[in-house]
Amino acid sequence: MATVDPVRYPIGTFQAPERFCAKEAQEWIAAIRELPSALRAAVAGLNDEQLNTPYRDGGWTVAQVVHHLADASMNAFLRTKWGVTEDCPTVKPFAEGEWAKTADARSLPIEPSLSLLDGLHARWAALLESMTEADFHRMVCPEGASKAMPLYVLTALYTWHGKHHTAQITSLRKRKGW
Ligand code: NI
Repeated sequence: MATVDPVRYPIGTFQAPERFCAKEAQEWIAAIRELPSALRAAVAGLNDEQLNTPYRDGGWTVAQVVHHLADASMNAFLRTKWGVTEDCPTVKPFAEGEWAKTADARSLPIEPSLSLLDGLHARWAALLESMTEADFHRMVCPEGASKAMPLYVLTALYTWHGKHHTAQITSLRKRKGW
């Protein structure tokens, strides 16, 4: 197995589940519901200089990671919503590096993104909570991908994604002694 950079991947890379498991789905939903408060705890007490520190050499700053989570979760929510309301809709990827460079993701304080995540994850968790096993097997078709993705894999992916970026911040704090 190739080694991964533990600073960049503090919880490891995403491993897609091979099949749907209702118990696991409950854990994903709980994690998605809790992400906004986990992220708030991860950034609590950081000053502007700390927020503007890259979490790794050449990486995004802590503030950019927070704004990126808002960008990614918005996309994930829309993909989920499309997936439950249409048959195998094509879903568009987003150029996350470019999204992280626009003014709203570069120069705003983090509070607007934290507030957005509060509301968005409450909506998203409620949507996921309402989904049946059949709903979790509904597919979305990522543009340019060779195969469709079931919503349970998408949900697992974004559960990992929230923890992944939160851990980038908490591991930076640990390394820095903040
Ligand atoms: Ni990301």
